[in-house]
Amino acid sequence: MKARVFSGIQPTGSPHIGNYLGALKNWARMQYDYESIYCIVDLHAITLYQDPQQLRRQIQELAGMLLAIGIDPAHSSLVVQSAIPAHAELAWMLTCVTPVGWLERMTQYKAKSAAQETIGDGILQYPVLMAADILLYDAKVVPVGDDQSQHVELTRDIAQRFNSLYGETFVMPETRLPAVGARIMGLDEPEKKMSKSAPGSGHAVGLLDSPEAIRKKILRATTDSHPTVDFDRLGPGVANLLTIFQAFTEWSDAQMRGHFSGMRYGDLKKQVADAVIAALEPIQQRYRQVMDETGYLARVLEEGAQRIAPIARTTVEKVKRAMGLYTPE
Ligand code: ATP
Ligand code: LTN
Repeated sequence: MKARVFSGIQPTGSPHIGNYLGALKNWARMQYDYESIYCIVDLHAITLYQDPQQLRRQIQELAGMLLAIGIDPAHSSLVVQSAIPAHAELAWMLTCVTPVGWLERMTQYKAKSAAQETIGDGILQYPVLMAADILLYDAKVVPVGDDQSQHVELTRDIAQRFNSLYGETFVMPETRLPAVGARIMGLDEPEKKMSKSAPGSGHAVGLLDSPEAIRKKILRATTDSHPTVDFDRLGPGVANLLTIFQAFTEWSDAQMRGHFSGMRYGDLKKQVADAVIAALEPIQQRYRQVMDETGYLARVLEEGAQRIAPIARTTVEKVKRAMGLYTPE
């Protein structure tokens, strides 16, 4: 039997090349070797306020994008988190075995709560819901970007604590990062990770950006005061551009050095822009096809949910029995 993979992405806006290189590219690649479940995590999205109409639209568009980047419904189950009540149900049970101190230590919690006037409880609970997502399906491998490693570690801690309190119940999941591109930085601020919800039109390259927009953003990317690429003294902006190029083209380190050493930043940027535009073109074309096919998305999401809901149900029943909760005969 194939091991299972689970991962999620929030429908908080148009996905960008950071999402693609950090996570989605691995999703598409791994679906042939693993039993794969990929989830649009709308319950995570609402930990920060989302306009309801916009959220509904973003869920559809993200589903279309996941198909466009190569998720194949014949090999993967594509689902929306809130369609399967077991996610929220297991999250509560895991909340009860999770010390608050563990959650307060999470980097993402600290960053998100610092930006809010009042901190919703959902922001604190966010990683527990993520742990529920993963543990519901006994997922062995979790392909994510580097910013989510800490949450997968926490998932292991929660699973271990549960197992030691109530007996062996959960499988220990492992993080899978890409070799190159686990953390793509903002083009305008190469000290900060590229993010869907960051403001600024020069920050992220969206997967649906036009070739002109991509070129403009990359040509304006922040670099440093050196004129040319020096691999022994890479500033964060230049390092980020090189990473983006290497992750899209899959060139070796030796090829990268041979080609880019001593190149002027202006030429580097042009070549990065060309590589990104060429890689996104087929994705954008597939996206338009998928979105034009009436009823297709709804069918894929419905079939995905039907396929995996019984697995989730079985886990919740197992957890209820382990904890002594009421289970009718
Ligand atoms: P938001 O800004 O709403 O928090 P986000 O852009 O961080 O969104 P998520 O939906 O939280 O995106 O993440 C989806 C996947 O993309 C996760 O696996 C995450 O680790 C990965 N990811 C997000 N940003 C980057 C990045 N800059 N570089 C590499 N991977 C990333
Ligand atoms: N927190 C993740 C999204 C996410 C996830 C998951 C990823 C929710 N549940 C389960 C992997 C496994 C993020 O990218 N912000």
